[in-house]
Amino acid sequence: MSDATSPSRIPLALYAIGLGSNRRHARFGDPRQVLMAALDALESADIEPVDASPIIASEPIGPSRRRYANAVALVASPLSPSEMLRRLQAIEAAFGRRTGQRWSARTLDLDILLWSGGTWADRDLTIPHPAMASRAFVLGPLRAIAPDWQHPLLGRSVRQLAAKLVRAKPVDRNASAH
Ligand code: PH2
Ligand code: MG
Ligand code: MG
Repeated sequence: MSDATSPSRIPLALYAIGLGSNRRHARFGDPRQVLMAALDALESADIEPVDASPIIASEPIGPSRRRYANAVALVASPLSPSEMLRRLQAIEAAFGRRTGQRWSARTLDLDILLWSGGTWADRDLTIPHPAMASRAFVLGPLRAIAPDWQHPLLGRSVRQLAAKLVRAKPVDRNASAH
């Protein structure tokens, strides 16, 4: 039935998306509720949610003093990494995220952590997320839904990276974050 141009022939990629919030949203509520609304907002004609981790509360890494809600979602999509980044930025904007908020309290942060295509690097986007292997608030939720996913540069599974991080505590609070 399908030909080369039918959507069913577009190969789906799997993405692991990190979600973070440490600021209330006037309509959605506290950071945990912001993440629940964001998980809903991710679903669209060409982004299919596959799994979502529990939402955790985490101490802030970096100068912001508010606690975060964090989670990780797995989604399947025909979108390229650049298209996915634009889509995530549009969702962040719809949740009131202003640009130039690096390090500051934010209503919603959506980061591409891993992509089934492996690695990606251009001016706007690096996959895997450069800081993911040093962040417990990423590896904990990610391990809950994708423990066997191999980090394409480190050659270790998410489970191994999470175990390594626990052994390496205390975490380096000066590690770059974005
Ligand atoms: N995000 C940051 C910086 N620090 N700390 C926690 N606990 N959770 C985050 O999502 C987070 C952070 C920059 O994106
Ligand atoms: Mg971000
Ligand atoms: Mg981030």
